Amino acid sequence: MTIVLLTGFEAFGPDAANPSCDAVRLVGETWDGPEELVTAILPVTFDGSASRLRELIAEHEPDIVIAAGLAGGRSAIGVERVAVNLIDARIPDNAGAQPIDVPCITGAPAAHFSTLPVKAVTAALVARGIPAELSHSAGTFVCNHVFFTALDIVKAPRRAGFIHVPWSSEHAPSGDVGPLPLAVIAEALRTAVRTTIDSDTDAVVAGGTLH
Ligand code: PCA
Repeated sequence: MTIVLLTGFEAFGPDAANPSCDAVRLVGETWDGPEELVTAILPVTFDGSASRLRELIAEHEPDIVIAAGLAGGRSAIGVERVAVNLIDARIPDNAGAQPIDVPCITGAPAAHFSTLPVKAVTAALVARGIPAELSHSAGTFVCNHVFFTALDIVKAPRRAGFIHVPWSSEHAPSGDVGPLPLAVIAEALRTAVRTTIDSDTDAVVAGGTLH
């Protein structure tokens, strides 16, 4: 039985909501298998998120780990390709910690690549009419930290990766440029899970950027 772990994040900074949390809950409530889907909401703290992720992976031994988080201000689902071993926090996390220029994991490589079929997932989203793009930076805050930590733990044949989502239309701050309805964000995460389960290899299509 394939086991998938799908995580979102609690709200952080000045915000009262996080669409990744709402969308992951929705996917969990509506999942009808046949694979086992475990969902969890991670704290937006450097220490707490990584230790909770480690616990979840040890407990459930998932074949696939997909973590999701909010990238406020983006207008498309961002299928993240690269996790860097760097924390440079522009704002404090929910525990008040604001590490600057320290590694996520001391002694680990400078970066890890997502082991999800990132191009196949992006193409599947676009084919469903969902705004989506391959992203080459998950930032240097808690999302990148969880992404890097997941890839440091989850080794082949198991797979792991990260998806950034825009604000939901339901909770977007005024002036936000690109919110998507929560149902569409949930559909994007469901599609990412299904495409990963169904794709042993990635699609060979250009996905790079010039700058
Ligand atoms: N987004 C933040 C942390 C939690 C979240 O949902 C980030 O992109 O790092």
